[in-house]
Amino acid sequence: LPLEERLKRRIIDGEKNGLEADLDEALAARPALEIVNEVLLDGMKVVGELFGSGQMQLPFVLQSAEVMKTAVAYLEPHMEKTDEAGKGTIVLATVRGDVHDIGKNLVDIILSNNGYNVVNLGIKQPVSAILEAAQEHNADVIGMSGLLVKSTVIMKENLEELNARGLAADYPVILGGAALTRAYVEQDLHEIYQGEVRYARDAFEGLRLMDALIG
Ligand code: B1M
Repeated sequence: LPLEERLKRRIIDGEKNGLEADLDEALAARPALEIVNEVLLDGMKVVGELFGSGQMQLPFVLQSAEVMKTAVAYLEPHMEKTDEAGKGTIVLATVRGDVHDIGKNLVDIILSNNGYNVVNLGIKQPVSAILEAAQEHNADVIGMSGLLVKSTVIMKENLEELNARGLAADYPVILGGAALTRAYVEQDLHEIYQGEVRYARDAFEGLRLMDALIG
């Protein structure tokens, strides 16, 4: 198979053997981020389709996710970084009940590499933990990720909690994850949240939003 197909297959098949050699070969030809965005994420997309249609069982999805994480970790030192630092702080978390973190961690990498201080709380974070961290770290923005349909409801509840605590004006919120739609965030949630709430389709839109909200 050609290199890109091989890399995609490694994600789909959850096959780590030979991964690093293939990544080295890819790195010789193109930037690390492009490999993630244009090759590896394609593989994860296929995994999602196979899982969604019942052709792939959960343990295999987990293996694919592991290979994806290994690949991103291997590529990360090769990604471009700006010299800027201290542009602002974001507290980032996957919401309560949700374990998906590959997308959130990509957002962390992109923002960190572009001068933001990222406080990454991890997965399954209740709103209380998110707010505590936001106050402790004097966050400029709160970022929430979630991939389950259930998580879109939890994000709404979290925004209501920020309203109730009178914190909405202090914290613009960026939301991302596959189950969200732009309309849900920018219309429905925009209507209920008393602060700024924005939708990021991907990590780069997350970065643009940070620049717009803080800059
Ligand atoms: Co899960 N899973 N999963 N899963 N899984 C989905 C989300 C699903 C759509 C698959 C499917 O059915 N086709 C489906 C959800 C259905 C629904 O809610 N309607 C699903 C399900 C059902 C489940 C379980 C319930 C399965 C089960 O147990 N029966 C279970 C849930 C457990 C839980 O959370 N409580 C489960 C478990 C898992 C694994 C553990 C096996 C594994 C996760 C491993 C991990 O993350 N460490 C997994 C995986 C890998 C997936 C799919 C296949 C791939 C997700 C992924 O990593 N994509 C996924 C299919 C899909 O998404 N279509 C699926 C790559 C990643 C880079 O994309 O996270 O979307 P994503 O991030 C993007 C953007 O969304 C955006 O930027 C990123 C790209 O630049 N973004 C942000 C994300 N967060 C952002 C935050 C921002 C800004 C941008 O600012 C704050």
